[in-house]
Amino acid sequence: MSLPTPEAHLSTVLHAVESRNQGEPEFLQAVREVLDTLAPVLEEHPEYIETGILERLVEPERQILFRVSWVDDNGKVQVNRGYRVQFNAALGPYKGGLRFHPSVNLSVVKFLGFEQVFKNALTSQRIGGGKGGSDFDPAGKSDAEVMRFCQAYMTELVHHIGEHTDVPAGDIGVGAREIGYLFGQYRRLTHRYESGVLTGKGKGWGGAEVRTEATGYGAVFFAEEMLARAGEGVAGRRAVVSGSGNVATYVIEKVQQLGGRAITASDSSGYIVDEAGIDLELLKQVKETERARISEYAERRPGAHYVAGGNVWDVRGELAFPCATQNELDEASARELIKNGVRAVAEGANMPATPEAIELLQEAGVLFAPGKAANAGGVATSALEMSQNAARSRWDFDKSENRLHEIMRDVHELCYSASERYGKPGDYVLGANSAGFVTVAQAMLEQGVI
Ligand code: NDP
Ligand code: 2IT
Repeated sequence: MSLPTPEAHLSTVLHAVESRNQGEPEFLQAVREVLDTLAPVLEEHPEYIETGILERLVEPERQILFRVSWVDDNGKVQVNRGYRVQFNAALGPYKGGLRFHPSVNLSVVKFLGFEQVFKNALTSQRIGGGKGGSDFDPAGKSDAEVMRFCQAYMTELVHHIGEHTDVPAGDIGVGAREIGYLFGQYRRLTHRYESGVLTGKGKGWGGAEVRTEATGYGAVFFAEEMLARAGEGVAGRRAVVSGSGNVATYVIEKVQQLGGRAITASDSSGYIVDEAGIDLELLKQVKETERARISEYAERRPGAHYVAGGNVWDVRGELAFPCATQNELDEASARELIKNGVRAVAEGANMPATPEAIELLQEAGVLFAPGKAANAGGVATSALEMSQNAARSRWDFDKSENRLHEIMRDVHELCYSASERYGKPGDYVLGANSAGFVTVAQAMLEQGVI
C-alpha cells in the first residue's frame, strides 16, 4: 500500500479534526498551527504516517467533565463545570495547569492540553501533556468560597490524578492559594501525603524554589537567547508587557534584572504605562497582596498613567511579552508593534498571538518565540519540583534558577536546530512544533498502537 504524501496526509488529518471538533475554535487553531509546520518532518519520517501518529496525537487520550457543586457565602448553591483533559502520556504522567476563569470551556482546555504536549516534550523532563480547569470565576469571591470550590473540585478530580498518573498545577486564576486548598483536600480524601501530585505548592511544604518566578523568568531567558544569536540583548531596551498576573510580574522582574525597562502591565479592564519602569514592589502589592485592579497602580504611582480599555500593543517598545491570554495580540496589534520598531516578541501566555499576527511579525523579520517554547520554564520547574518531592530534597534559589536557565537555553537550542534542519533557520514556530513533535511521535511509535 503506498503512503499519501505528507501534504495529503496532513490535509486528511486536519479535515478529520475539523469535522470531529466543530464549535471548538481555539482547539482547531492550535491544531492547525502545528499541522501547518509538519510536512518536512513527515518527509523525513514516513513511518509516522504509516503508524497513524498524527491521527492519534490530535485526539486526547481521555477527557473528563464533571459537575462541581458548592455553597457560596450567602448559603446559595452554585454549580460550575470541571474539566481535565489528559491529552498524551507517551513521555510521562500527564502534566499541565488548571485554569479557573469564566471563559473556560472544552475548546479552551483542549487547546491548552494540546499545546502542553509539545511544550512538555521540549523541556526534556519526561512529562506528558494535560490541562484542566473550570468556568468558576475567582474574581470577587471570598477566601472561604475559593476554598469550598477547590474542595468540591478536588472531590471529583481525586479519582483521576496521582504522582504517576496526572499532576496538575496553576494557570489563570489558580495560584499558590488554590493549589494549597486543592492539596489539602487531596490529602484528606486519600489519607496520603503524596507531595508530587500537584506542583506550585507552598515552599514550606514541598513547593520548589523559583516555581513562582519560572514562567516569566524563562520567557525572558528565551528572548535573551534569541537576541544573543543576533548579537543583541535585553539590556537598554523598552519592553511592553501585557497581563499583571504571575507570568507578567516575573517577566517584568527579569527584564529589569537584565537591564531592560518594562513599562506596561494590563488586565482585562485596561493598561498602565510607567515610563520610569514598573515599580515591582508596588505591582506585587496591588496584584498579589491586595488582588486589586491594575488601575490602582497608576493611582498610587506618580508619573504612571492608566488607559481604560485600549490596547497595550499601541505602546512603543523593542520587546513585547504577551502574558495575559489567548488571541490577545491580533493582526492590527502586530502592525502597530512593527510600525513602532519591535525587535522580538516572546509569548509568556499560551497562544496569545493570532496566526495572522504571527505571520506578519515573521515576515517583518521580528524574532518570534511561540508560547510552547518561551513559556516552558514554568512546567519545566514543575518537573523539578516533582523530582525534589520524589527525592525528599530541596534545592536553593540559585541552584533552581541556574537549572531553569540551562533548560531554557536547551529549549532554545532544540528549537533553533530543528528550524535549521527543516529548512527555515530562525523560524521558532517551525522549530518548536517539529522538535516537540518528533520527541512525542518517536515515543508513541515505540510504544505501539494504543
Ligand atoms: P494569572 O491569573 O496570574 O493572571 C492572568 C492575567 O491575565 C491577569 O492580569 C488577567 O486580568 C489577564 N487576563 C486573563 N484573562 C483575560 C482576558 N480574557 N482578557 C484580558 N486579560 C485577561 O495567570 P498567569 O499569569 O498564570 O497566566 C497568564 C498566561 O500565561 C495564560 O495564558 C497562561 O496559560 C500562561 N501560562 C502560565 C503559566 C504559569 O506557570 N502560571 C505557565 C505557562 C503559561 P484580569 O484579572 O482582568 O482577568
Ligand atoms: O501552561 C503551562 O505550562 C502552565 N500553566 C504550567 C503547567 C505546570 O504543570 O506547571
